[in-house]
Amino acid sequence: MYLKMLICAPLLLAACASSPEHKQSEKRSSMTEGGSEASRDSLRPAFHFTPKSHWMNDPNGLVFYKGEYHLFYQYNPNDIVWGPMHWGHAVSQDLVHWKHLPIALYPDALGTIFSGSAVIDWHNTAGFGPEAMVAIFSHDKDKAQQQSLAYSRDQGRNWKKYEGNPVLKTPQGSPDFRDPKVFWYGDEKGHWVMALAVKDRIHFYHSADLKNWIKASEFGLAYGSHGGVWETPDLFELAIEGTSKRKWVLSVGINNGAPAGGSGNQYFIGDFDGKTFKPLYPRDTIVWADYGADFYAAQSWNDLRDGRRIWIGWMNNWNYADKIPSSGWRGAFSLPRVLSLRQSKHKIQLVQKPVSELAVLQKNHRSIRDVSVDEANAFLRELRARGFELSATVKVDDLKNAFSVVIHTGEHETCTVSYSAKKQELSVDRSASGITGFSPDFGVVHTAPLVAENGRIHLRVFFDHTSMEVFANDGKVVFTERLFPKNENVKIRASFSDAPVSIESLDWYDLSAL
Ligand code: DQQ
Repeated sequence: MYLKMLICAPLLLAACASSPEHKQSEKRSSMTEGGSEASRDSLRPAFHFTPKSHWMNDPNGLVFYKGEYHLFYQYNPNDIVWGPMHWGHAVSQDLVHWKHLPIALYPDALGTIFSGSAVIDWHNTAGFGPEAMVAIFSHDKDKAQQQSLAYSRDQGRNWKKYEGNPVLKTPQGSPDFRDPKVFWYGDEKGHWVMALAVKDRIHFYHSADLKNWIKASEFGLAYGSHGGVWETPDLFELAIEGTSKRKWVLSVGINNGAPAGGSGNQYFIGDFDGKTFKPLYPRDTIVWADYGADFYAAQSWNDLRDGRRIWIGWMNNWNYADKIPSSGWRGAFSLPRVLSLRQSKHKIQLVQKPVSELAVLQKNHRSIRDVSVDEANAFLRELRARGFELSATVKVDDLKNAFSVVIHTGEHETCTVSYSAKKQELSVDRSASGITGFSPDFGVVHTAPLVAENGRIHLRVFFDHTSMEVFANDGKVVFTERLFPKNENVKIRASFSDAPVSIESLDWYDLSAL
């Protein structure tokens, strides 16, 4: 696998160009569907977004416009490790099938193009033209950042940088001053809001025209986790399931200090009045959107028309991001997930569910009900696929109950998802899942608190060649993990470990490439 990477990378380097003059030729050659690539590249997840070639990190500029979900991303078109950042670009009509488009934003005299967001300027507040798509991003130069604008009048196909850039300059002494998330707050009389990561705080700005920004407030002093720098904020309002109440969620990438090590996403629930975020819970409350190692820089779409709030994250971790096995490309995004809030006894929690559009990939549905572990294993023995969805509801009404779902990633390779009723913990152990030696931080056990509901644990597992996402108890606890079977073409199967639990329901779908 490494040999393959070494051979492929220089060839791709030579074939690649990062200057705007190359845009036209790139446009013609890159208008293929991402899925067709998957069958030729066994490391590539089949139904997760990946770049056609080279390095990708954070999702950027997520916005929905005229039937298209736009997905921009941090992109280095010159290498398979992080480097001078551009904004790559893809669009989808269903969040499952993606079409690659030419690079949208190239570095310029003000620097390289770091993370940010995009809006549709419905009321032409910036004067770039009716319904202009406006990207608000960080220019990075000499390790300092300032905020700039670019706009497109043709659905994101061609971009112009604003000649008045930067629109928000670095205040003295703030080298970490980046990743603007911008959205419109309120009705027609409302204003633009920017959430910006500044060291280990979030600063909130407001603006009438996207060009002039006024600082309104700060959040973060002594709240949540401060194990590292705060990055890539997001801020949105969500309904509490089954009620007419709504609360705001402030999501923050943090690098380092996540529960699985390295980078991860924490979030805060509270109220936001357009200028100030007021958290609902005490300062020492720390909650994580994902307990796996590979969910970072999560961003949600602006301007969705159907009332959903959907986000995706970068399926990687800065602890080992540039070392994961690769064959000429590196970086993948999580499944798009619908977000909501759920009220349980003592707290309100963020809940994530894969978008229902993914059902289009399901084939070969098999199910059984009310079985023992032996019966479940007999059922699972025949089922193998490189991509699958497995759902299980397991009874754990006794504190002695514990069980594991073992994902066999090779003849002698496994990734194990375990629940202990006594510890009230769900864990994922990928230490024996295949290639793990590229980083000492990769092959460790990840753990999350999880309380059984009505004496049951429900798991929904999405496996896609080299990635696994576990949604527990209807999306209350999530693990996102990359893993790399030694035999790249192995068909994966699952089994239950020999535990005396009964399994109320078990469902399997093959998830096929597109
Ligand atoms: N990645 C970007 C930054 C951001 C970081 C640079 C998070 O804008 O803070 O590629 O992964």
